[in-house]
Amino acid sequence: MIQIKAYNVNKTCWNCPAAIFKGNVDFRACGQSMEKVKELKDPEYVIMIECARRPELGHFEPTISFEQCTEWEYREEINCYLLKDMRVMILGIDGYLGWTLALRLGRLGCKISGIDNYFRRDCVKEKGALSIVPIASIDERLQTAQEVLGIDITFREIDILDRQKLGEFLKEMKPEAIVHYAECPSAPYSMVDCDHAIKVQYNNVIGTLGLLFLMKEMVPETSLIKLGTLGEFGSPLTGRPLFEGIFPADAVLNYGGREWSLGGELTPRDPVSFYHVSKVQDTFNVYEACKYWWLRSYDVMQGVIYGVHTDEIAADQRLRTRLDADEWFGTVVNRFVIQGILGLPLTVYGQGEQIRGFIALDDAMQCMVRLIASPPEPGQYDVVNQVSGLYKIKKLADTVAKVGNERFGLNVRIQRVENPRVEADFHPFEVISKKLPKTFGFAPKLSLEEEITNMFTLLTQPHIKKRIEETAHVFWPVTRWDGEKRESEVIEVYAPGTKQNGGFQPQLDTGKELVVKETQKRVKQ
Ligand code: USQ
Repeated sequence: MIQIKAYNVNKTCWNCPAAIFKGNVDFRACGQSMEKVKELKDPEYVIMIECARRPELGHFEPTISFEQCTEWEYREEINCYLLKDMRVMILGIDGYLGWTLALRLGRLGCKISGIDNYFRRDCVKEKGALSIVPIASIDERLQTAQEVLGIDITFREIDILDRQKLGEFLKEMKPEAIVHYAECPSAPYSMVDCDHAIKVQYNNVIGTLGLLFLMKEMVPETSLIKLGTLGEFGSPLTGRPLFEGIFPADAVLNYGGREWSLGGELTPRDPVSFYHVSKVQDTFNVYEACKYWWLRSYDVMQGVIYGVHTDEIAADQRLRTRLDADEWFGTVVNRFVIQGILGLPLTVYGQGEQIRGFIALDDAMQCMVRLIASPPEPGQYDVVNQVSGLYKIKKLADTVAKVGNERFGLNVRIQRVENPRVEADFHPFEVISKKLPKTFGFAPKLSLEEEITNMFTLLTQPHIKKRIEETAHVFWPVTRWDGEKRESEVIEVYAPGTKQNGGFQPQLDTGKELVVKETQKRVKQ
């Protein structure tokens, strides 16, 4: 069998959060890259570091690779090096993704700490909804993680806006990576009214800004894995691809007979709700902090997540992560499966020709682990598009209905309802997502059908079905982007597989072959 080299084998102390920079150059303030400093070839300007984990080594140049370093261990299950007992802090650890990631990283031997103020539990409750999958209290979760998986998690109930408490916790834990999930993730919730829009933007934007200042003061070497969203880019009607946040080196702007390079500039953003606007503002704040203070960050432009399964959360029912189906916090695939179980026709908004990027829960966790294991360089702000497939909404509905009908004996139907959102019905959609597969070794493990099957299997259990019935009153869309206070009306109800698949076709460019579906022509990238 050919052993594929670990993708982070050549990273060095330069990327390691344990490297504390010493020596004559305070390059965090001077704005020079290591390459430039090296070019000076003046012994006075040699970059020296001290290892926080091995101070006995004294001062040395940051050239030891992860392969050579005794603190980085090869981990076969993810085929990469991982810092021994790496200290990872998860902000928003009680949420859908935060809890799932805590268990995944804990199982890999990371030392996990986390904060949460139950923002998500409270918002869902405010809307009269509940998590369809029953979830334990945080105390029970922590105790069960210890008992069943042997994972110790240090938890504090802290609001991300409380800088005093968060600062103290950072000082105590000294995280080597911070995963920032402590944001309100809902577009419809941000569109309810002025109070909700302000609540979402305040929590997300001010929370992140405060965090950046704290990181600068207390843990400048720590990498920040920040959750953005693919929705920051919108769906350009010109068909311009959704690049990974920054234009590639050979991108050119041609205007009025003149040409300029766009390489290295942030790509345009066209957010699709006040929630998505908060993510765009985060992007700029994180980008600036990396520029001014040499913080380091990966901004993860994640597609819509779906699913219920990872090995860790399935290990015990008290370890399950939440799953929402209500109009505000349920995402589309999760909602469709739950609607199907209830016997409600799946609510496709508008034409259903909208195309979005998607990724299963387990695959998203794999991406996050890989990003944490391969930290950015000092001052590096980088963006990855985190998706494993692009689908039209009506195709998703067909797939959910097919799995439900063929494998679970249901009679799932589909309904088109007036779109409560302002979004393009028909649009081209080409997403570039090369970095995760090529640079970080990500390979999706789950097909859409497989994870939908996992969902039906779990959610058709009688005690969960009962919860679905109890929550049904909050499934119908009532939050309209145009501000009108009325429910969306049904346009038509149809059987799965009876609608033609025309219009624009999604294109996902992972750096391999781009399949242009209409013609089945293969274009070499
Ligand atoms: N949609 C339906 N029927 C429904 C629910 C949604 O047709 O019952 C459609 C929407 O109109 C939209 C698409 O499905 O075109 C996705 O909607 P969604 O509610 O699943 O996801 P969205 O509002 O876009 O937000 C979710 C997460 C958010 C994340 C984002 C990634 O809540 O945190 O940032 O997905 S992305 O969509 O790529 O921006």
